[in-house]
Amino acid sequence: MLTPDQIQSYRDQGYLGVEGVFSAAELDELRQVTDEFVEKSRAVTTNDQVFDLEPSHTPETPRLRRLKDPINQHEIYRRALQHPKVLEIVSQLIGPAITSNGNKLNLKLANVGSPVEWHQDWAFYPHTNDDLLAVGIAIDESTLQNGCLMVIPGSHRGPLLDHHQEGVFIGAVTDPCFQSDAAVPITLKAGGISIHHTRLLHGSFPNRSPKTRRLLLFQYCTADAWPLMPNENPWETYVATMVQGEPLNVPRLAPVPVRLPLAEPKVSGSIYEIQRGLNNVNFGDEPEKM
Ligand SMILES: O=C(O)CCC(=O)C(=O)O
Repeated sequence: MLTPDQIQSYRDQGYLGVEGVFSAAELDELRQVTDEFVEKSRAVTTNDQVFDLEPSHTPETPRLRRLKDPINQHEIYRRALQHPKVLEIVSQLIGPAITSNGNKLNLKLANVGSPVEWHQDWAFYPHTNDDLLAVGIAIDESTLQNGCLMVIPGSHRGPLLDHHQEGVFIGAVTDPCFQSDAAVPITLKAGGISIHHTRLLHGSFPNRSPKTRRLLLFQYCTADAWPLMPNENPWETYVATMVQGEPLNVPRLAPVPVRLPLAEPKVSGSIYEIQRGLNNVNFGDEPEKM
């Protein structure tokens, strides 16, 4: 349960870190099943619908960068999406009727974990209103050294920055005036969660430390937010992604800044793949050189 101060801080700053949400036993289960997927990735040589691999991945040294759609890969992840403590916190921030429009497990393996360039999730999936947020469950301790989430406080109340390069969506901020000087880390102990607003600027450094950082990310939306990019079967998709409460077919329209993620990226796949052709890289170096 969040305190009124935490809720106010989320409204003002656009993010929160909350410690002690997942128990040691729950973390053990998440680690065990995640280790099993890393083992399975040995048999995979190219990115597919489930596995996204570090460029240096080999069968002998498996380097899984992302497990895609984990809630549909294992019951333990689905249970985490519906964790009562997480849903209580999310309800306090975006209301009791909730859908989920995406989930992923980013593994920043010791010494090799890839960076994620500055972006706003909203650039990927604009909706009719912006009561959307992402929860990151720290499966490991998340520190500046092993590539914790970096955020720009208050940026969720600012503009939507351009995420296009040469007219094509590239999944990272390309605005030449963008400054990251005000960035702060969200550090967490294992079992804690980060929460960030869909319009908050965020990204993360590569992991140059000997400690792996695994972050299980769930995107939650208030149920009256409808995607502006059409799904193939809009109602079926919406109903299937309901996490809590009843479906409704009356979207709430808010005066939000929108730019569609079009023209479509040259490559399809995860954010790592989409950002690969980015010219203005920010997170290439370790944090000391920030
Ligand atoms: O794993 C991270 O550090 C960044 C996660 C993120 O922003 C994303 O995957 O969209």
